[in-house]
Amino acid sequence: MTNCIEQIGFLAAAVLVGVSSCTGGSGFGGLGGSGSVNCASAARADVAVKLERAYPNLTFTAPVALLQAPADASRWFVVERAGVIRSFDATNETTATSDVVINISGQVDTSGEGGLLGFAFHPRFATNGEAFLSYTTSGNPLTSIISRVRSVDSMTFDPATEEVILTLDQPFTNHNGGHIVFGPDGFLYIGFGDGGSSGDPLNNAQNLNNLFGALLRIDVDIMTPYGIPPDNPFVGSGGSSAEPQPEIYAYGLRNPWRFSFDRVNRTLWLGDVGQDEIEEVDIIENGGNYGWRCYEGSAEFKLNGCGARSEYIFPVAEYCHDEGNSITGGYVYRGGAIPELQGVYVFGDFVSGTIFGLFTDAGGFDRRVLLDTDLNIVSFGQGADGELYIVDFGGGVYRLVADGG
Ligand SMILES: [Ca+2]
Repeated sequence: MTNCIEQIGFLAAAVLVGVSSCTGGSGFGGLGGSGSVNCASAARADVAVKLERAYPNLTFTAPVALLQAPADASRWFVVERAGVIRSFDATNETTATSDVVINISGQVDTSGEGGLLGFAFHPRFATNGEAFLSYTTSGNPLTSIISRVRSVDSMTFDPATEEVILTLDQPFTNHNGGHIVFGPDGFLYIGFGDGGSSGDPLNNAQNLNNLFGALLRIDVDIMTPYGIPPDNPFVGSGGSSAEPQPEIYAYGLRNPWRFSFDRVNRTLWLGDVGQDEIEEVDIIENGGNYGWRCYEGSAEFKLNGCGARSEYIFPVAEYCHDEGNSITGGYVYRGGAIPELQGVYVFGDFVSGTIFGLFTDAGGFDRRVLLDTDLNIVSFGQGADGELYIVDFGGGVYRLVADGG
Protein backbone atom coordinates (compact mmCIF):
# COMPACT_ATOMS: atom_id res chain seq x y z
CA MET A 1 0.00 0.00 0.00
CA THR A 2 1.40 3.34 -0.97
CA ASN A 3 -1.43 5.54 0.14
CA CYS A 4 -3.11 5.97 3.43
CA ILE A 5 -6.73 5.13 2.85
CA GLU A 6 -8.80 7.40 4.95
CA GLN A 7 -9.98 5.59 8.00
CA ILE A 8 -13.66 6.27 8.41
CA GLY A 9 -14.88 3.87 10.99
CA PHE A 10 -16.36 0.48 11.22
CA LEU A 11 -17.74 -0.09 7.76
CA ALA A 12 -15.15 1.53 5.57
CA ALA A 13 -12.66 -0.13 7.86
CA ALA A 14 -13.73 -3.42 6.37
CA VAL A 15 -12.05 -2.32 3.18
CA LEU A 16 -8.83 -2.17 5.09
CA VAL A 17 -8.87 -5.75 6.29
CA GLY A 18 -5.64 -7.23 5.19
CA VAL A 19 -3.85 -3.92 4.99
CA SER A 20 -1.14 -4.22 7.56
CA SER A 21 -0.39 -0.58 8.03
CA CYS A 22 -1.21 2.86 6.82
CA THR A 23 1.62 5.00 5.63
CA GLY A 24 1.75 8.75 5.90
CA GLY A 25 -0.62 11.02 4.11
CA SER A 26 -2.06 12.96 6.99
CA GLY A 27 -0.19 16.13 6.23
CA PHE A 28 0.35 17.24 9.79
CA GLY A 29 3.93 16.20 10.04
CA GLY A 30 3.44 12.79 11.53
CA LEU A 31 3.51 11.61 15.08
CA GLY A 32 6.52 13.72 15.87
CA GLY A 33 4.27 16.75 15.71
CA SER A 34 3.64 16.78 19.42
CA GLY A 35 6.40 14.51 20.53
CA SER A 36 4.02 12.97 23.02
CA VAL A 37 2.56 10.01 21.15
CA ASN A 38 3.95 6.68 22.16
CA CYS A 39 3.60 4.36 19.18
CA ALA A 40 5.28 1.44 20.91
CA SER A 41 3.26 -1.73 20.49
CA ALA A 42 1.53 -3.01 23.59
CA ALA A 43 3.09 -5.85 25.51
CA ARG A 44 1.22 -9.03 26.19
CA ALA A 45 -0.95 -9.05 29.30
CA ASP A 46 -0.06 -11.55 31.98
CA VAL A 47 -3.64 -12.85 32.03
CA ALA A 48 -4.64 -16.08 30.33
CA VAL A 49 -7.89 -15.50 28.47
CA LYS A 50 -9.49 -16.89 25.36
CA LEU A 51 -12.65 -16.50 23.35
CA GLU A 52 -15.29 -19.14 23.09
CA ARG A 53 -18.06 -19.03 20.55
CA ALA A 54 -21.23 -18.25 22.47
CA TYR A 55 -24.58 -19.57 21.29
CA PRO A 56 -22.87 -21.32 18.36
CA ASN A 57 -26.13 -22.18 16.64
CA LEU A 58 -26.97 -18.52 16.15
CA THR A 59 -25.47 -16.29 13.46
CA PHE A 60 -26.65 -12.78 12.78
CA THR A 61 -26.61 -10.53 9.73
CA ALA A 62 -24.16 -7.64 10.16
CA PRO A 63 -24.74 -7.37 13.93
CA VAL A 64 -23.56 -4.11 15.49
CA ALA A 65 -24.65 -4.36 19.13
CA LEU A 66 -25.49 -6.86 21.87
CA LEU A 67 -27.25 -6.07 25.13
CA GLN A 68 -29.58 -7.26 27.86
CA ALA A 69 -32.57 -5.50 29.37
CA PRO A 70 -31.87 -3.83 32.74
CA ALA A 71 -31.32 -6.39 35.49
CA ASP A 72 -32.66 -9.18 33.28
CA ALA A 73 -30.19 -11.89 32.34
CA SER A 74 -32.79 -14.11 30.70
CA ARG A 75 -32.41 -12.86 27.15
CA TRP A 76 -29.92 -11.21 24.84
CA PHE A 77 -30.84 -8.62 22.24
CA VAL A 78 -28.86 -8.26 19.01
CA VAL A 79 -29.03 -5.20 16.77
CA GLU A 80 -28.61 -5.93 13.07
CA ARG A 81 -27.39 -3.02 11.00
CA ALA A 82 -30.10 -3.27 8.33
CA GLY A 83 -32.80 -2.46 10.86
CA VAL A 84 -33.80 -5.61 12.75
CA ILE A 85 -33.44 -6.32 16.46
CA ARG A 86 -33.60 -9.94 17.55
CA SER A 87 -33.63 -11.61 20.94
CA PHE A 88 -32.83 -15.09 22.14
CA ASP A 89 -32.81 -17.20 25.29
CA ALA A 90 -29.60 -16.35 27.14
CA THR A 91 -29.93 -19.42 29.35
CA ASN A 92 -29.82 -21.92 26.48
CA GLU A 93 -26.31 -22.14 25.05
CA THR A 94 -27.46 -24.37 22.19
CA THR A 95 -30.51 -22.36 21.19
CA ALA A 96 -31.03 -22.12 17.44
CA THR A 97 -33.92 -19.69 17.63
CA SER A 98 -34.03 -15.92 17.71
CA ASP A 99 -37.15 -13.80 17.64
CA VAL A 100 -37.66 -10.51 15.85
CA VAL A 101 -38.18 -7.78 18.44
CA ILE A 102 -38.69 -4.98 15.93
CA ASN A 103 -38.09 -4.54 12.21
CA ILE A 104 -37.64 -1.01 10.87
CA SER A 105 -35.54 -2.00 7.88
CA GLY A 106 -37.95 -0.16 5.58
CA GLN A 107 -36.92 3.17 7.07
CA VAL A 108 -33.21 2.49 7.63
CA ASP A 109 -30.66 3.68 5.06
CA THR A 110 -27.39 1.77 5.26
CA SER A 111 -25.46 4.01 2.87
CA GLY A 112 -21.85 4.51 3.89
CA GLU A 113 -21.66 3.91 7.61
CA GLY A 114 -25.39 4.22 8.06
CA GLY A 115 -27.77 1.72 9.56
CA LEU A 116 -29.53 0.85 12.78
CA LEU A 117 -26.56 1.73 14.96
CA GLY A 118 -27.85 1.84 18.52
CA PHE A 119 -30.52 0.53 20.87
CA ALA A 120 -31.05 1.24 24.56
CA PHE A 121 -33.59 0.09 27.10
CA HIS A 122 -35.02 2.70 29.41
CA PRO A 123 -33.71 2.04 32.95
CA ARG A 124 -37.32 1.42 34.00
CA PHE A 125 -38.14 -0.72 30.97
CA ALA A 126 -39.66 -3.39 33.19
CA THR A 127 -42.41 -0.99 34.23
CA ASN A 128 -42.69 1.55 31.37
CA GLY A 129 -41.87 -0.64 28.35
CA GLU A 130 -39.77 2.09 26.73
CA ALA A 131 -36.68 1.66 24.59
CA PHE A 132 -34.78 3.94 22.23
CA LEU A 133 -33.49 3.49 18.70
CA SER A 134 -30.64 5.22 16.88
CA TYR A 135 -30.44 4.87 13.12
CA THR A 136 -29.93 6.67 9.85
CA THR A 137 -32.68 7.23 7.34
CA SER A 138 -32.50 8.68 3.85
CA GLY A 139 -31.79 12.40 3.85
CA ASN A 140 -29.26 14.55 2.12
CA PRO A 141 -27.50 12.15 2.15
CA LEU A 142 -28.54 10.74 5.54
CA THR A 143 -30.45 11.88 8.59
CA SER A 144 -29.72 10.45 12.03
CA ILE A 145 -32.81 9.62 14.08
CA ILE A 146 -33.17 9.04 17.81
CA SER A 147 -36.61 7.70 18.67
CA ARG A 148 -38.64 6.10 21.42
CA VAL A 149 -40.62 2.89 20.98
CA ARG A 150 -42.91 1.18 23.47
CA SER A 151 -43.51 -2.45 24.22
CA VAL A 152 -46.72 -3.86 25.60
CA ASP A 153 -45.47 -7.42 26.06
CA SER A 154 -41.88 -6.75 27.29
CA MET A 155 -40.65 -8.71 24.26
CA THR A 156 -41.52 -6.89 21.05
CA PHE A 157 -41.95 -3.31 19.87
CA ASP A 158 -44.58 -2.20 17.39
CA PRO A 159 -42.95 0.28 14.94
CA ALA A 160 -46.27 2.16 15.01
CA THR A 161 -45.40 3.29 18.56
CA GLU A 162 -42.30 5.12 17.34
CA GLU A 163 -41.91 8.73 18.47
CA VAL A 164 -38.95 10.59 16.94
CA ILE A 165 -37.31 12.77 19.57
CA LEU A 166 -34.18 14.08 17.82
CA THR A 167 -32.92 14.31 14.25
CA LEU A 168 -29.60 15.38 12.76
CA ASP A 169 -29.02 15.88 9.04
CA GLN A 170 -25.70 14.32 8.05
CA PRO A 171 -23.53 16.14 5.48
CA PHE A 172 -21.70 12.92 4.54
CA THR A 173 -22.50 9.22 4.94
CA ASN A 174 -19.63 8.40 7.30
CA HIS A 175 -18.94 9.23 10.98
CA ASN A 176 -22.52 8.94 12.16
CA GLY A 177 -21.61 7.71 15.63
CA GLY A 178 -24.97 6.40 16.68
CA HIS A 179 -24.35 4.68 20.01
CA ILE A 180 -26.92 5.41 22.74
CA VAL A 181 -26.67 4.45 26.42
CA PHE A 182 -28.54 5.39 29.57
CA GLY A 183 -26.17 6.58 32.26
CA PRO A 184 -26.41 5.71 35.94
CA ASP A 185 -27.92 9.22 36.28
CA GLY A 186 -30.93 8.09 34.24
CA PHE A 187 -30.12 10.40 31.32
CA LEU A 188 -29.73 9.25 27.72
CA TYR A 189 -26.26 9.69 26.22
CA ILE A 190 -25.99 9.94 22.42
CA GLY A 191 -22.74 9.86 20.45
CA PHE A 192 -22.51 11.66 17.11
CA GLY A 193 -19.46 11.81 14.82
CA ASP A 194 -18.07 14.89 13.11
CA GLY A 195 -20.43 14.57 10.14
CA GLY A 196 -17.93 12.77 7.96
CA SER A 197 -15.66 13.11 4.99
CA SER A 198 -12.00 13.37 6.06
CA GLY A 199 -10.26 15.74 8.44
CA ASP A 200 -13.54 17.33 9.59
CA PRO A 201 -13.70 19.78 6.65
CA LEU A 202 -16.69 21.63 8.11
CA ASN A 203 -14.95 22.03 11.51
CA ASN A 204 -17.97 20.44 13.13
CA ALA A 205 -16.43 18.77 16.16
CA GLN A 206 -15.02 22.02 17.59
CA ASN A 207 -18.21 23.94 16.82
CA LEU A 208 -20.53 24.00 19.81
CA ASN A 209 -23.37 25.40 17.71
CA ASN A 210 -24.17 22.00 16.23
CA LEU A 211 -24.51 18.47 17.56
CA PHE A 212 -21.70 16.91 15.51
CA GLY A 213 -18.57 15.45 17.04
CA ALA A 214 -20.15 15.39 20.43
CA LEU A 215 -21.56 13.29 23.20
CA LEU A 216 -25.06 14.51 24.04
CA ARG A 217 -26.99 14.04 27.26
CA ILE A 218 -30.76 14.47 27.46
CA ASP A 219 -33.57 13.75 29.91
CA VAL A 220 -36.24 11.69 28.15
CA ASP A 221 -38.51 11.67 31.19
CA ILE A 222 -39.43 15.35 31.27
CA MET A 223 -40.88 17.70 28.67
CA THR A 224 -41.50 16.93 24.99
CA PRO A 225 -39.54 15.67 23.19
CA TYR A 226 -36.92 15.81 25.99
CA GLY A 227 -35.40 18.02 28.64
CA ILE A 228 -31.87 19.20 29.35
CA PRO A 229 -30.19 17.94 32.54
CA PRO A 230 -29.55 20.91 34.84
CA ASP A 231 -25.79 20.37 34.96
CA ASN A 232 -25.21 20.06 31.21
CA PRO A 233 -22.42 22.54 30.36
CA PHE A 234 -24.54 24.68 28.05
CA VAL A 235 -27.86 24.43 29.87
CA GLY A 236 -29.82 27.63 29.47
CA SER A 237 -28.56 28.32 25.98
CA GLY A 238 -31.33 29.07 23.54
CA GLY A 239 -29.80 26.48 21.25
CA SER A 240 -30.18 28.42 18.02
CA SER A 241 -27.67 27.73 15.27
CA ALA A 242 -25.64 30.68 16.58
CA GLU A 243 -25.45 29.40 20.16
CA PRO A 244 -23.97 26.40 21.96
CA GLN A 245 -26.31 23.44 21.90
CA PRO A 246 -27.64 22.61 25.36
CA GLU A 247 -27.70 18.87 24.58
CA ILE A 248 -23.88 18.78 24.40
CA TYR A 249 -22.16 17.05 27.31
CA ALA A 250 -18.67 16.69 25.79
CA TYR A 251 -17.22 17.46 22.35
CA GLY A 252 -14.18 17.40 20.09
CA LEU A 253 -14.89 13.81 19.08
CA ARG A 254 -14.33 12.38 15.60
CA ASN A 255 -16.46 9.27 15.53
CA PRO A 256 -17.30 7.87 18.95
CA TRP A 257 -17.75 4.17 18.40
CA ARG A 258 -19.07 2.68 21.58
CA PHE A 259 -18.93 4.05 25.08
CA SER A 260 -19.93 2.62 28.43
CA PHE A 261 -20.16 3.38 32.11
CA ASP A 262 -18.15 1.39 34.60
CA ARG A 263 -20.95 -0.14 36.62
CA VAL A 264 -18.94 0.16 39.85
CA ASN A 265 -17.44 3.68 39.81
CA ARG A 266 -19.54 5.19 36.98
CA THR A 267 -16.54 6.35 34.93
CA LEU A 268 -17.59 6.99 31.32
CA TRP A 269 -15.20 5.31 28.84
CA LEU A 270 -15.27 6.04 25.11
CA GLY A 271 -13.46 4.81 22.02
CA ASP A 272 -12.95 7.53 19.40
CA VAL A 273 -12.00 6.35 15.90
CA GLY A 274 -8.92 8.06 14.50
CA GLN A 275 -8.11 9.55 11.12
CA ASP A 276 -4.88 8.26 9.59
CA GLU A 277 -2.63 7.55 12.54
CA ILE A 278 -4.07 7.18 16.03
CA GLU A 279 -6.94 5.43 17.79
CA GLU A 280 -7.89 6.67 21.25
CA VAL A 281 -9.55 5.81 24.53
CA ASP A 282 -11.08 8.72 26.42
CA ILE A 283 -12.52 9.13 29.89
CA ILE A 284 -15.37 11.55 29.38
CA GLU A 285 -15.93 14.48 31.73
CA ASN A 286 -18.81 16.92 31.77
CA GLY A 287 -17.97 19.78 29.38
CA GLY A 288 -14.71 18.25 28.17
CA ASN A 289 -13.21 19.11 24.77
CA TYR A 290 -11.50 15.98 23.41
CA GLY A 291 -9.50 17.78 20.78
CA TRP A 292 -10.52 16.55 17.34
CA ARG A 293 -9.57 18.20 14.45
CA CYS A 294 -7.04 20.18 16.42
CA TYR A 295 -5.55 16.92 17.64
CA GLU A 296 -5.74 13.31 16.53
CA GLY A 297 -5.03 11.50 19.76
CA SER A 298 -2.20 13.43 21.36
CA ALA A 299 -0.74 14.50 18.01
CA GLU A 300 -1.31 17.87 16.41
CA PHE A 301 -3.63 17.59 13.41
CA LYS A 302 -4.93 20.98 12.22
CA LEU A 303 -4.19 23.74 14.70
CA ASN A 304 -5.59 26.76 12.89
CA GLY A 305 -7.98 28.56 15.20
CA CYS A 306 -7.28 26.18 18.09
CA GLY A 307 -6.65 27.18 21.68
CA ALA A 308 -3.80 26.34 24.00
CA ARG A 309 -3.03 22.66 24.39
CA SER A 310 -4.18 22.88 28.01
CA GLU A 311 -7.76 23.51 26.84
CA TYR A 312 -8.15 19.96 25.56
CA ILE A 313 -8.49 16.61 27.27
CA PHE A 314 -6.17 14.01 25.78
CA PRO A 315 -6.67 10.26 25.63
CA VAL A 316 -5.90 8.03 28.58
CA ALA A 317 -4.62 5.52 26.03
CA GLU A 318 -3.87 5.58 22.33
CA TYR A 319 -2.37 3.33 19.71
CA CYS A 320 -1.04 3.80 16.23
CA HIS A 321 -2.10 2.17 13.02
CA ASP A 322 0.45 -0.59 13.12
CA GLU A 323 -1.74 -2.16 15.83
CA GLY A 324 -5.17 -1.49 14.37
CA ASN A 325 -7.20 0.97 12.34
CA SER A 326 -10.58 1.47 13.98
CA ILE A 327 -11.16 1.34 17.72
CA THR A 328 -14.24 -0.28 19.22
CA GLY A 329 -14.86 0.85 22.77
CA GLY A 330 -15.67 -1.84 25.31
CA TYR A 331 -16.37 -2.16 29.03
CA VAL A 332 -14.63 -2.21 32.36
CA TYR A 333 -14.65 -5.88 33.28
CA ARG A 334 -16.84 -6.52 36.33
CA GLY A 335 -17.51 -10.20 35.95
CA GLY A 336 -16.44 -13.04 38.16
CA ALA A 337 -14.95 -15.51 35.67
CA ILE A 338 -11.59 -13.75 35.19
CA PRO A 339 -10.50 -12.25 38.53
CA GLU A 340 -7.28 -10.79 37.06
CA LEU A 341 -9.39 -8.57 34.78
CA GLN A 342 -11.43 -7.03 37.56
CA GLY A 343 -11.55 -3.28 36.96
CA VAL A 344 -9.67 -3.47 33.63
CA TYR A 345 -11.10 -1.58 30.65
CA VAL A 346 -11.37 -4.08 27.78
CA PHE A 347 -11.67 -2.81 24.22
CA GLY A 348 -10.75 -3.86 20.69
CA ASP A 349 -9.99 -2.94 17.12
CA PHE A 350 -12.40 -3.62 14.28
CA VAL A 351 -9.69 -4.08 11.67
CA SER A 352 -6.85 -5.87 13.45
CA GLY A 353 -9.12 -7.93 15.70
CA THR A 354 -6.89 -7.26 18.68
CA ILE A 355 -8.46 -7.19 22.13
CA PHE A 356 -6.70 -4.88 24.57
CA GLY A 357 -6.87 -4.42 28.32
CA LEU A 358 -6.14 -1.09 29.96
CA PHE A 359 -4.61 -1.96 33.31
CA THR A 360 -4.18 0.58 36.08
CA ASP A 361 -0.64 1.17 37.17
CA ALA A 362 1.09 3.72 39.36
CA GLY A 363 1.53 6.20 36.53
CA GLY A 364 -1.91 5.88 34.98
CA PHE A 365 -2.88 3.19 32.51
CA ASP A 366 -0.91 0.42 30.89
CA ARG A 367 -2.35 -0.88 27.59
CA ARG A 368 -1.72 -4.56 27.04
CA VAL A 369 -2.73 -7.13 24.44
CA LEU A 370 -5.17 -9.69 25.79
CA LEU A 371 -5.83 -11.58 22.57
CA ASP A 372 -5.21 -11.53 18.85
CA THR A 373 -8.30 -12.55 16.91
CA ASP A 374 -9.37 -12.65 13.28
CA LEU A 375 -12.73 -11.08 14.10
CA ASN A 376 -14.16 -7.76 12.97
CA ILE A 377 -14.89 -6.58 16.51
CA VAL A 378 -17.81 -4.22 16.03
CA SER A 379 -19.06 -4.12 19.63
CA PHE A 380 -18.70 -5.56 23.08
CA GLY A 381 -21.61 -6.68 25.20
CA GLN A 382 -21.82 -6.85 28.98
CA GLY A 383 -24.13 -9.32 30.67
CA ALA A 384 -26.12 -8.57 33.78
CA ASP A 385 -23.52 -10.78 35.49
CA GLY A 386 -20.70 -8.51 34.29
CA GLU A 387 -19.17 -11.02 31.86
CA LEU A 388 -17.99 -9.67 28.50
CA TYR A 389 -18.99 -10.70 25.00
CA ILE A 390 -17.63 -9.73 21.61
CA VAL A 391 -19.78 -9.12 18.53
CA ASP A 392 -18.17 -10.11 15.24
CA PHE A 393 -19.55 -8.06 12.34
CA GLY A 394 -19.33 -11.35 10.42
CA GLY A 395 -22.23 -12.67 12.48
CA GLY A 396 -21.05 -14.54 15.57
CA VAL A 397 -21.09 -13.75 19.27
CA TYR A 398 -18.11 -14.68 21.46
CA ARG A 399 -17.52 -14.84 25.19
CA LEU A 400 -14.32 -13.79 26.93
CA VAL A 401 -13.30 -16.54 29.36
CA ALA A 402 -10.31 -17.59 31.43
CA ASP A 403 -7.89 -19.88 29.64
CA GLY A 404 -7.35 -22.56 32.19
CA GLY A 405 -4.92 -24.46 29.97
CA1 LIG B 1 -9.30 13.24 20.92
